[in-house]
Amino acid sequence: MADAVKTEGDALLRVTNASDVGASMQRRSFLKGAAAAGAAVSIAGRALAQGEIGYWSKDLPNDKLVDMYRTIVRIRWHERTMADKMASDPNYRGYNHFYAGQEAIASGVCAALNNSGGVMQADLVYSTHRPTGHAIAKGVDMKKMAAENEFKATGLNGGYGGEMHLSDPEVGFIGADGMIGPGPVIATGSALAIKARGSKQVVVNFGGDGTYATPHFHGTLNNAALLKLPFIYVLENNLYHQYAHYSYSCPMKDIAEAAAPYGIPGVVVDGQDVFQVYNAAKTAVERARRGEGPTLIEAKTYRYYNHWGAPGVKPGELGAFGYDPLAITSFRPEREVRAWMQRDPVNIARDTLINWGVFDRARADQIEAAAKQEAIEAFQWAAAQPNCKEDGALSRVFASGEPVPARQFG
Ligand SMILES: Cc1ncc(C[n+]2csc(CCOP(=O)(O)OP(=O)(O)O)c2C)c(N)n1
Repeated sequence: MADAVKTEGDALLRVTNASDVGASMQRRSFLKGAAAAGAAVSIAGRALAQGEIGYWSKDLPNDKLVDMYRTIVRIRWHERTMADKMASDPNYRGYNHFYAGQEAIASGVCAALNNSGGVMQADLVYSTHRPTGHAIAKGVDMKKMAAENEFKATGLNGGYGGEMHLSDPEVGFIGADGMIGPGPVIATGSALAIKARGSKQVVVNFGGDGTYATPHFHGTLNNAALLKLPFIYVLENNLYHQYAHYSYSCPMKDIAEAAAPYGIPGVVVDGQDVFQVYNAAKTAVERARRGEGPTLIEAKTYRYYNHWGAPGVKPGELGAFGYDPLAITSFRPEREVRAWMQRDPVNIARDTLINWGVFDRARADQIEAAAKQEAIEAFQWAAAQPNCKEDGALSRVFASGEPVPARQFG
């Protein structure tokens, strides 16, 4: 059995049906082959056929479109600066998972959200162990975040959290989470509270392909569907969880298919194209605000650096390749990384906006140069900050005061 999937070019890929006997090995080599071929599997065509995608972003005012591009390049230069620092500065104290390659997802999703007003008004984002892109897109201050990542006293969370515990309730960034799986359970708890209060907020949970095989993923979708919660699961499928290809833990090619048993929309979107991501997110946000319940969005993407840290990083060069003497980068072919970099989210956003007549190349370059400068200054400022002290750390763990009983739901 085989399904035909139209690619962005003219080629037609034959996709082995997941239910075929003994198809597993074939499927794995197909998935790797497709990625190595430049990840040209078209997501746009399929999404357009569903009738909703492709409607919103082209109608946005120019400044909103330029803002999306600005967010992408701010994240990109934050990640590049941080990776270069980790690779070359022995005094750098951070321990980071880099988001480069995936910028269009955080940028597109957060552009569809309300990012101000604190926890009672802003839409809420629950993030992952790879949180910096989500944080920047949600509006977290880059300097304070850079300081937090180096455990500085003036950091976003007093230096006691570090990368995997970043949070800024003021902009609705409820935070990073180092655990793979439980995040969406907490996020749906927030969505239930929002529904009980009758507020119009929505909750977005970002998660990787590595979350698919956890019980939390399925329990969350079930409960969110059952209770029609204002909840959006944005699954960033960058093909690998840590060093293992997702076909080792998921029997489907599209993880979005997991939405079907719960009777909710499962949308596959090109995670390299911020405007497609925005369209899918906006559609899901509108649905959630109307009280119609959750959506699962699977954004196909790729990360340019190693799972964490700087193996394979050459300062000044984007991406991690096989330069690492320990060869930690060897879990994926270098040509696969380079093929995905041909569909770079920065280039796609810039070329689309030039094509739409929103700005010209000179303006795009100016915006990118300012983003690079902002990132350099953020890390310089962070490096000069005092380290946090051990005393006082527990004051950040427990809340004070009395719990307020919530109104009964339903
Ligand atoms: C409960 C739990 N088990 C294992 C780990 C170790 N771990 C850290 S990241 C990761 C893989 C995450 O993969 P994915 O969700 O696809 O995100 P990606 O790193 O690709 O962005 C694992 C297994 C963890 N953090 N939490």
